[in-house]
Amino acid sequence: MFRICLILAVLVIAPLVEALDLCVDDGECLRSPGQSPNGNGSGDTLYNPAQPVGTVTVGIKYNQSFEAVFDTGSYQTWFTTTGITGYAETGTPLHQNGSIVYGGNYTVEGPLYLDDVAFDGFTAKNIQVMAAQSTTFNATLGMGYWTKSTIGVAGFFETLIEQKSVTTPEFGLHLGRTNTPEKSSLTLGSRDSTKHTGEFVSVPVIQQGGWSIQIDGYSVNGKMLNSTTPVGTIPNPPLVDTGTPYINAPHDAAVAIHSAIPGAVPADDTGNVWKYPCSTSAIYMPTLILSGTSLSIAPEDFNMGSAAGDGMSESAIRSPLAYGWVLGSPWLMSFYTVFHWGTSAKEWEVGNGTSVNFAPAVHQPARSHRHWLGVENVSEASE
Ligand SMILES: *[C@@H]1O[C@H](CO)[C@@H](O)[C@H](O)[C@H]1NC(C)=O
Ligand SMILES: *[C@@H]1O[C@H](CO)[C@@H](O)[C@H](O)[C@H]1NC(C)=O
Ligand SMILES: *[C@@H]1O[C@H](CO)[C@@H](O)[C@H](O)[C@H]1NC(C)=O
Ligand SMILES: *[C@@H]1O[C@H](CO)[C@@H](O)[C@H](O)[C@H]1NC(C)=O
Ligand SMILES: *[C@@H]1O[C@H](CO)[C@@H](O)[C@H](O)[C@H]1NC(C)=O
Ligand SMILES: *[C@@H]1O[C@H](CO)[C@@H](O)[C@H](O)[C@H]1NC(C)=O
Ligand SMILES: *[C@@H]1O[C@H](CO)[C@@H](O)[C@H](O)[C@H]1NC(C)=O
Ligand SMILES: CC(=O)N[C@H]1CO[C@H](CO)[C@@H](O)[C@@H]1O
Repeated sequence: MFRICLILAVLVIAPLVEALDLCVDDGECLRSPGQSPNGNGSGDTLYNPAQPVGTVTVGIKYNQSFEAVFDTGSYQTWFTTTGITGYAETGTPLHQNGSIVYGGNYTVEGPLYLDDVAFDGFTAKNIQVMAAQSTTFNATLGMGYWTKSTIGVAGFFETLIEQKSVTTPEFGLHLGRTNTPEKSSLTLGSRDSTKHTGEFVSVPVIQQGGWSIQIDGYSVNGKMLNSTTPVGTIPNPPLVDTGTPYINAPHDAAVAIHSAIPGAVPADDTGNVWKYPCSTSAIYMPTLILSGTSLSIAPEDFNMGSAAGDGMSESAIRSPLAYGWVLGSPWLMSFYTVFHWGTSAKEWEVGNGTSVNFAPAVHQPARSHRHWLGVENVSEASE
């Protein structure tokens, strides 16, 4: 496998990592047990900042557009009120404040409204939105699998399903590679067959929240490694999260994986970030066992770039969060991902076909001249 190490420009953005707990003022609070975000490691400055961002419109009285992050790790949709283009709070006030705490200790809060939210010609009517008072980002569209039956409000996509705006209760995400000119895309109500190859591996969702799935095991070069922290739900269910710019693994899993890659060593003194030789063969790419199928991250996505110019690449697998597995953007670049809401219309219980589906993503060939794009865009998709 031909690999080149390039020295990537360092782009620092405030890490919007996954929503691990959600609170509104009425005491509704979902907190993942055992979750305690604990630092970030020096990898911060090497974050792959790819997050799906698209133009979202809000407002019954008049349309306002925001560049919103599509976050599968949260349900709350919010728009900043900061600046002259800030959300004009045109919806119906709920006379209640909301608050969302992201895993990186980043809190967004403000009054709640009911308002119409649209993306790509789909309008979710009267969903709960938050007028966020001071934020680094402009807006977030919560795409997580939380339902009205659990948290009392229907989010953007559940509302589209309820309104029968989508024919199939699913959305497909293709995440463009950060260091190429490729754009990301999202299709609501369908999957884009031009963006993947091969069959989908369908992985059942095991609880409401973010998109929580079971990982059966993990291996490197054909050798199963899940000897100490086995699999599944320890310490929390693995999440598939567009809001996390790396793959978080339980610490001992991350140690086992990097120990199995020849020459891989810790990248800093936090012990939560690793680097590996640029010359590493593709056979050493970490593999997850999902629904009995082995899925390996693509070498292009495992490689987060080289900062030091020492012939080593930063690994996409890190362990800064005590949460457990979080399959963030490097994984979502390797696999076209369909988030499917199952077939049961009644309260969207887990176990009725709700699933996350992965198929190898098709990417534009990398250019010889790599280009650091920063935050990715979501091109408006058909359907
Ligand atoms: C807002 O956008 C929708 C959809 O494009 C359009 O039908 C409506 O007329 C717009 N409203 C205003 C006030 O511009
Ligand atoms: C919401 O928060 C603001 C600012 O802290 C406060 O002034 C207001 O009273 C709160 N509203 C409600 C309904 O709690
Ligand atoms: C989060 O930030 C607040 C305020 O800066 C700080 O008091 C708190 O200890 C932080 N929590 C974590 C888990 O880092
Ligand atoms: C927020 O929106 C403003 C203009 O509306 C834009 O200049 C700024 O770059 C945006 N910030 C982010 C983080 O997207
Ligand atoms: C890893 O997990 C898989 C699936 O549960 C199991 O078959 C395998 O034996 C485990 N490997 C080790 C080394 O524990
Ligand atoms: C979900 O599926 C289970 C098992 O098939 C079934 O017993 C249950 O009734 C379904 N729930 C709903 C709400 O349809
Ligand atoms: C995203 O794409 C839309 C549509 O092509 C464009 O209008 C918008 O400016 C783009 N935003 C960014 C941040 O590139
Ligand atoms: C939450 C946390 O641990 N943040 C740390 C991220 O890394 C920088 C640089 O080392 C520290 O200053 C922060 O405290």
